[in-house]
Amino acid sequence: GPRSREWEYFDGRCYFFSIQQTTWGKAKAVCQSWNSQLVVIHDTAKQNFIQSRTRNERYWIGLTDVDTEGEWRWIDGTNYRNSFKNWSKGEPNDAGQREDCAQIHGAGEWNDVPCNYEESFYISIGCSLDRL
Ligand code: 2F8
Ligand code: CA
Repeated sequence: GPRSREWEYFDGRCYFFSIQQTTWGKAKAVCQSWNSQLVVIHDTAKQNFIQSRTRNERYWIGLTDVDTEGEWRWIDGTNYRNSFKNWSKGEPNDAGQREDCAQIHGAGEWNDVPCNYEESFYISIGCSLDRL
């Protein structure tokens, strides 16, 4: 089977850092099939936990502006506009007018990339469960 890490608990939720490479949409679907979701990051504590586990890989997070360009939305419907953000300098930039899904770099900063992006970097799934 696929190589994987264990589920990890942090502040009321569980997290699984998949090393499967896939698109944002497929990652979202896998999370849903596990009754979970792509990670949503609303504060420094969560950000620090997530980035302490990303190593040098790149992970999708549950943030997209695919419905309306420039209107970023967390997949759980929680507030984006007035909440915590950790974009890299100059991001999100919608490079090539085709970057609608957010990922977190190994160093922890966020960047928008094409939702169907797949290459030799690990683009992985971070899921969180509502309950153990
Ligand atoms: O310079 C920032 C820029 O770097 C890359 O594009 C050259 C990223 N693209 C991918 O990772 C696919 C952009 O998203 C990023 O803004
Ligand atoms: Ca970008």
